[in-house]
Amino acid sequence: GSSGRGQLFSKDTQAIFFNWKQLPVQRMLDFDFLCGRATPSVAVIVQPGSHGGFQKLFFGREEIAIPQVGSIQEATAAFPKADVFINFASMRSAFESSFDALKQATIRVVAIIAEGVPERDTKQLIAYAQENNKIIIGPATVGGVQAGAFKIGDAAGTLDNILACKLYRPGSVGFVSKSGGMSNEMYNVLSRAADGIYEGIAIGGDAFPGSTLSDHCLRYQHIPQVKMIVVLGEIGGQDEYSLVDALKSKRITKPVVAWVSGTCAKLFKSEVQFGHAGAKSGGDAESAQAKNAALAAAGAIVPGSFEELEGTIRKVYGELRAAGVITPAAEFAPPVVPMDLAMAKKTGKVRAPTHIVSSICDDRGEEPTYCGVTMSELIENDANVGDAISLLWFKRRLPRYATKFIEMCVVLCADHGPCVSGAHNTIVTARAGKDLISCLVSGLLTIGPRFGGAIDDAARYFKQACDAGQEADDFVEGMKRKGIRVPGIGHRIKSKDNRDKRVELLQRYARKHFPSTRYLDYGISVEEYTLQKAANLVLNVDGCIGALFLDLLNSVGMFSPQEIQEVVDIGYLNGLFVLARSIGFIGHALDQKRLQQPLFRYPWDEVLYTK
Ligand code: Q5B
Repeated sequence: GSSGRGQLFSKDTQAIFFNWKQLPVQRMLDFDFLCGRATPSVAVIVQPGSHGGFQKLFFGREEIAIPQVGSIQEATAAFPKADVFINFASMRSAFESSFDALKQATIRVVAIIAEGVPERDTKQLIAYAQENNKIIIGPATVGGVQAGAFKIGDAAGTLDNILACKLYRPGSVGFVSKSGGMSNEMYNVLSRAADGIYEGIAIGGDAFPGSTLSDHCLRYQHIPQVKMIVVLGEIGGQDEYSLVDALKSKRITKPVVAWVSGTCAKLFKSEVQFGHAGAKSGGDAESAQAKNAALAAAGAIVPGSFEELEGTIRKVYGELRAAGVITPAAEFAPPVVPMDLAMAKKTGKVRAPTHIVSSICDDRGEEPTYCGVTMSELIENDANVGDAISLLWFKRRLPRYATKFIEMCVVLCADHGPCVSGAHNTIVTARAGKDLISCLVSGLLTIGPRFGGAIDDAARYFKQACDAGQEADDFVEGMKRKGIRVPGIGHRIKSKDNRDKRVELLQRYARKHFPSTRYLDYGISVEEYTLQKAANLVLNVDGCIGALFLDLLNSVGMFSPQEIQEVVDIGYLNGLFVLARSIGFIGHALDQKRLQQPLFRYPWDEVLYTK
């Protein structure tokens, strides 16, 4: 709340910020920190349609969460002390939201930032505000600032400007202008030529501003800390004449330095429209010259030109100091607002360690790359899944015969019916009504040393034994002594007389295209030995892929022995089964849903109940 007649804001004023915009809110909070405010000046953010939550912002060095609500009513109910409404709505919705805010008993001041609000709408808002003793700043404005206390949105510009103009502590000047841009300029002038502003308001450039130059000057008359008033008017409109009347009738007695810009309009033959909607020369009385003359006649101090304005202010300020009316407060160094990390990095002020390292895919450029190869290049060259795997897993462009082999593995391992462990789990999960991803992962979680996940171990053991020149019988017996089943050997349904077609197809391809099948041959020699023990101890699909991948890595001439060992040690190859079988599991999950299968439950007679 404010204190004292005329005072709009104080160091405790809190606002409701309508229509979330990160930058202006952060600028308000940075200003708060500079001023040494105890509480952030934004109490709550209204984001129409949102359902609560908060926005993360910095209050000095600390990160804080400012609550967010979906409607103005929720905001005023939860934050009755927040009596300023800062409206960042677009011109289309500014009227509705501003009217809504004005109707709230707790709201005292409404600042409307949007440009282009229809004059008819603004007039309606003004009428309501006047009837209900409320104040509108804007539309088409940056708002205003009370030095050392409270700032609306982007008013006063950047942090550097705020520091340069010493807006973190109150001065003695009450300033009002139409233009926000000129306000920033004038805050600089006032910090040089005087002790800075106490308060500065940009009323906005519309022909019908919510509050006028004279409204604010009259307020300044009642604020004891304001010792002099500076007004920057502009061509067009009659507002300056209200100020003339106030001066003449002695309702304003404080020294007023005023300048109405647009004197150059006389140089043009026809009517001139300046940047602001209201800034156009109407009749003679609306000319800058006429208004400057009227203000001077009423007792305002009017310089001869805009260039003389700074000198005039300096003179008036000097006189007030000399007369003891103004005693400037002691200067102090405000706290340093920490620079945002992104900006500090950009300007080379800090360096920060990265959180993760990644070397396979870069999505920052115009198009993503897989290991340096652009998407366009992949598509132009008819890249297949094998190419994507070779780039993203092996970080190489493997030759065509190799990527074709990878694709064969994916196609051949995509599914092996509903009875295998993973498909069964997927089916049971689907029948329990779970979502696709749950069905998929419940199947994937069964892949391991017994089911589908024996490829890496098969490659490890075959490589070790083959590289060491160990005979197959010696190897198998050695594994038996260690109590380890040979990975890649054995199958539940495949056997010597019921060969696995997949194994045959992969072998046939490799023998035709691979320069060497040394490891496959070793796997077959192991199979020859294990088949002597039991008919189902065949080289299975995992063992076949494990052995053939070793052959592929050795054949392509793109991997050093250390790199091949790394592939085997890290365990790349079970990934092939996981990837492939995901296709099947997804198929099973969809199949169950399509068939509308009910919850699965085992019949009792399929379970042996035992003690
Ligand atoms: N024995 C696969 O066993 C299976 C032996 C062995 C030495 C072995 C078993 C095994 C290694 C892991 C492996 C991948 C569990 C299989 C796959 C994908 C699939 C699946 C599908 C698809 C089968 C009977 C006797 C016992 C055992 C001995 C068995 N395996 N000895 N080395 N490897 N293999 N997994 O039939 O003296 O009686 O005690 O662990 O490579 O998962 O289609 O179904 O695409 O989905 O349950 O193809 O071989 O045999 O456990 O009754 O053992 O043989 O020690 O000897 P079984 P068990 P003993 S491909």
